[in-house]
Amino acid sequence: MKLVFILLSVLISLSSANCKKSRRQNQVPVSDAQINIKVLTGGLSQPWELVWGPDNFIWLTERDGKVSRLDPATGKITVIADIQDVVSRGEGGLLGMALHPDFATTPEVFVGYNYNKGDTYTEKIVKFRYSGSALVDPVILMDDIDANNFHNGCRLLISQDKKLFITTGDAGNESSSQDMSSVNGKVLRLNLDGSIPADNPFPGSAVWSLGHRNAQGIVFANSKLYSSEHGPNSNDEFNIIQKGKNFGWPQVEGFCDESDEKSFCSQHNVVEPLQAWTPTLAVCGIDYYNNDLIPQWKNSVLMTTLKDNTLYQLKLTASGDKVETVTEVLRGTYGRLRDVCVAPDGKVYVATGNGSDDKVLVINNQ
Ligand SMILES: [Ca+2]
Ligand SMILES: [Ca+2]
Ligand SMILES: [Ca+2]
Repeated sequence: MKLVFILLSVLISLSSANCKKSRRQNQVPVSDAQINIKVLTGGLSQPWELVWGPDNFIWLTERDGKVSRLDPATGKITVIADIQDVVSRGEGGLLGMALHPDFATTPEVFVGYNYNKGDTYTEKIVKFRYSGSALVDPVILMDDIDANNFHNGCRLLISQDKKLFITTGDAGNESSSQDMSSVNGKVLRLNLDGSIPADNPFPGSAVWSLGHRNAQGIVFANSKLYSSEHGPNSNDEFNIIQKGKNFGWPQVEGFCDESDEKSFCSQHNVVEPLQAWTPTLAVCGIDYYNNDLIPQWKNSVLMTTLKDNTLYQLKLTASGDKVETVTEVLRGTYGRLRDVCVAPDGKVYVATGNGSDDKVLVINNQ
């Protein structure tokens, strides 16, 4: 198949960035890295998760229920599943995905999605086996997570020690985030068979951390678990997730800086974000960059945003416990940006989330 690449070579320099900054929030500088952005493929419908696979293909979900493998060399897409009980409503549908770390011997694919359980819109976490051409043998690992038209969280990530991390949203019920009997508004941690790890912070509970609103970005790096989280009209957050800790929502937005927040924060030992954004950007998928291909981006988290239509570079300090600088990589041209995936060769793939003719972009160093 002949590919049509729409080329947009973007040579971004600091000098060009200095004009027309009035729209930009907080005068964020633009990356001086020499990069080139191309459309790898289009015609998608709300791609939600991009994962670099052990087969050197990009694995992706679309919200309407499709799971596909995307050839990064050609842009060719092969659908391997169209999950029949997925119900895409509002911002719900087929969302997060993670692959087993030992995929060659254990070809398991973990997904989270929304469906109708009777009359109740619900989220579940399901494990499939990849047959070599299709996803088969679904096993439900977790069910009865509240779902809604919005705030469904649902990034999935598997750690090197083979634990499955899942972000859940408050599903429009703010009080769930502080309610330890609810799995909503949390970061959850499961064994890969769906059982609850013995070393979870709250015995018998899948909860790893609480007080989240709607986290839609998660990545391990520097021995830390970084996460982006949507705020309400203010205070999008970038956090380091810590075992057993409270991240404040709904009593605390962003930093512990209002008087009523301060008392809640001290009572509940609330962890503040590394960075917060007001007005909100609608922060979404993140991945970690540490490759020589684009050396300026080493030790950075790349973060997509929906409302702000921008890919950000969050340069971390050497210890990784602070954000040193925030820099724009890509603004405006492609609309809402849903997820980002760094390949082992240092190229960066970005999925748009506009609703029609959505694209996967590839960013290279030339
Ligand atoms: Ca991803
Ligand atoms: Ca928070
Ligand atoms: Ca605050």
